[in-house]
Amino acid sequence: MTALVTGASAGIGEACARALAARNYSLVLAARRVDRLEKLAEELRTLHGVSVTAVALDVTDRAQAESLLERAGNPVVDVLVNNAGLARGLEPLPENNPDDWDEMIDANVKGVLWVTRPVVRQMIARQAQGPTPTHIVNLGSLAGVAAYPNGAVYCATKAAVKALSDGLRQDVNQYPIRVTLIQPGMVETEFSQVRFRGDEGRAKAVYRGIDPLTAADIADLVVYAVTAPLRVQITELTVTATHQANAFTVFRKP
Ligand code: 8X3
Repeated sequence: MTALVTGASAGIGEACARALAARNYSLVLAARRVDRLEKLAEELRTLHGVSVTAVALDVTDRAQAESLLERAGNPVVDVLVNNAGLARGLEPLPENNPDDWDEMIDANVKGVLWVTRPVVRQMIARQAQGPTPTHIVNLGSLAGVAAYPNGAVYCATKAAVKALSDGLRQDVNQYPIRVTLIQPGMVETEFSQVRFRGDEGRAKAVYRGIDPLTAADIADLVVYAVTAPLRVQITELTVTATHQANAFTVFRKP
């Protein structure tokens, strides 16, 4: 079995790569930071003896996404994990920098589409040989469940990921192609550092006084979904830290 993971150089993507390699999946790892990918690939080959291909990919670059399979040596992809994505800024919408809107919409919405298209078309083409189970896992967010103040555009992109997942699930329903949406709340990764453009203090404050989810917690859910019996389709999983009730209610230890 081969899994393709986007945004695999850090955070949830890297954790998915580690968890899937540990379960003997061959991997195609894609991200912009190819030097980090190469290091991870080498580590996973040595640890688990699996085949790992590292490919440069900026999901906002349509041509790069369209040529991804070819550049990875035309792998047959059984599992796609659409993880790449980001948030930029946390301020009222009228004060947003529209460049941040472009970046988030391009990566979180169009990026998922660019990457999914060739992979799902390959998955469908394989069905001509008889029913062939495959799986697409999209990383949404609690932000896609309900929009929170100062995050309108990020929340909108993740609501879009939910709609794309729900629509695609229906469009491939005649095939054994499962589509799973995972919607995490607060996970301590580079997420907030990216959102606040390297402001460590602001990033740390997001997780102050709670025991946030880890990237490995989310990777466990991905593994659970993709290894479930083939009759089982996890359509949607929303997961939060125990002290995060929803996007608005978080108990922080003083
Ligand atoms: C990240 C979760 O709630 O911080 O997608 O937006 S949240």
